[in-house]
Amino acid sequence: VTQANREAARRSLQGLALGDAFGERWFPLLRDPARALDEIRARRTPEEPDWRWTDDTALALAVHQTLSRCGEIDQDRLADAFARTYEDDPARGYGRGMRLLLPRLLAEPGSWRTLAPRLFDGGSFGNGAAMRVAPLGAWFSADLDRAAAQAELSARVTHAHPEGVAGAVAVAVAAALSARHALSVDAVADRTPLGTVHDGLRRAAALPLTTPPHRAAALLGNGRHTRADDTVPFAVWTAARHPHDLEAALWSTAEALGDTDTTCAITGGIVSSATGVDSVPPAWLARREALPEW
Ligand code: 8NA
Ligand code: MG
Ligand code: MG
Ligand code: MG
Repeated sequence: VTQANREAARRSLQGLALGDAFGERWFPLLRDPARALDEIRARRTPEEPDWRWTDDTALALAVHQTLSRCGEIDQDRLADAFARTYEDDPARGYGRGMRLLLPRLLAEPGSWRTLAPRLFDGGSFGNGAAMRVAPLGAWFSADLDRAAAQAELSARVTHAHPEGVAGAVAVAVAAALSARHALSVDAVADRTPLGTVHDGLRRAAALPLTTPPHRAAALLGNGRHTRADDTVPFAVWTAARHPHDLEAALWSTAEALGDTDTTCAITGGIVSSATGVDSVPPAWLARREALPEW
């Protein structure tokens, strides 16, 4: 892994955190979806200060920290990093499965091997393994096979269901391709294991990039169910729609409403692998919560 790969991973983490915080700002407005949509279509930046990032960024920081320390995914170290991150601030909006699992990993990091497959019925297929993984894809962007394999290792610590894993593989490959300025939805689908995430990516690849985002989301999902397969195909599609324009990518992603912090974290992490975050409006950078030392 070269210095350029490490820098791509840092850009990705910044874009993921910005997307998470930007997307989270729409949640209070989603109670009145018509109004939220008006605001987003008018490209009116939410005025409130303190765009706080959430669990998406907290766990992405833990993935990045593990890569920085170990050079690759050591699953027990990652489990420990997740558990400590959760303990530091459990009120970041974690999913139900993570609230059950992460506190139990603190005493025994290796226990993810037996506990994660028992979450729900056959492991979690939530979008949580996908939402935190774009910086890992950028980190391994020199080798797409390695990016996919490392994403799978990182996912299995919490998301044992095959679709939870597939979502993470897809996002990591997308971020790796983006860092190489070669993002295409078909190329992501080609490297994603067969199943519902894969099928969604194939449907996404067939959609013209001129399709309005809300129409795309009606076909692909907008993350409303916080599943990998109703989140990842749409978020990869909007990234591919605006591969060199982070601001436009985030507006398009928010336009679908749904799980906006997570769809925007995924799209932001993918696109910023190539672009960085400097091109977005200065007010966005001023309002978002800064990342801790990393
Ligand atoms: P998770 O493992 O709890 O999965 C998310 C949800 O998916 C679960 O709570 C279940 O409802 C459902 N689910 C997952 N696997 C199964 C299964 N095998 N059978 C039935 N249902 C299942 O946590 P996660 O880390 O994957 O979740 C990430 C999401 O939670 C992100 O959106 C993140 O921002 C956060 N979050 C989202 C919302 C929201 O309303 N959009 C609210 C709070 C937290
Ligand atoms: Mg969140
Ligand atoms: Mg622009
Ligand atoms: Mg979310």
